Amino acid sequence: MSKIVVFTKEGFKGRTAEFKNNVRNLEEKGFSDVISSLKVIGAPWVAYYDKNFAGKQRVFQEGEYATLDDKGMFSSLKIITDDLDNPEIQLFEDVNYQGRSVTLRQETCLHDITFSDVASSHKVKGGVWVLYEHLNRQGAQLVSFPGDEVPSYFPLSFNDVASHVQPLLPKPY
Ligand SMILES: [Ca+2]
Repeated sequence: MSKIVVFTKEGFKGRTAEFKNNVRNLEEKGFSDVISSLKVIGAPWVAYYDKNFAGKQRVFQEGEYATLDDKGMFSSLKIITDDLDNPEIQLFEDVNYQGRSVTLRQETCLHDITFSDVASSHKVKGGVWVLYEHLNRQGAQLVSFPGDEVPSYFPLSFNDVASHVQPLLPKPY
């Protein structure tokens, strides 16, 4: 059974609640802008700064997170139930799927293919992908789902910053 358990204080302390389905507005649950630690059991989740799965975002795969870089920032939660098999993303140098492009099917350091800090749009053919601002899965994240087409990173404050991309992998069982 997949779920996320959230806490209002670091170290799994304070008020707590567990969710098994998407939470479009954490305010309605009394947990907006207060989550300070969390545990994920089973499927991965995405936490968003704004309600309705908008704003800055961060993926949490199965595990325990006693402290959060984004403590007190999250306002909605989405469980990832998408098919993670056959991941494929196409990145483009310019907005509206223009310019140089690369098609990726596995985790890639964009420095290695001279595509770091240039991507401005993308199309996800399969899987769920996380784009990272910095190498080694660091910095801001942009999460994208199967079939997503993002014509411009400008509204997401993510233009020309992606340095690393990672498809979420199915659990090996
Ligand atoms: Ca660009």
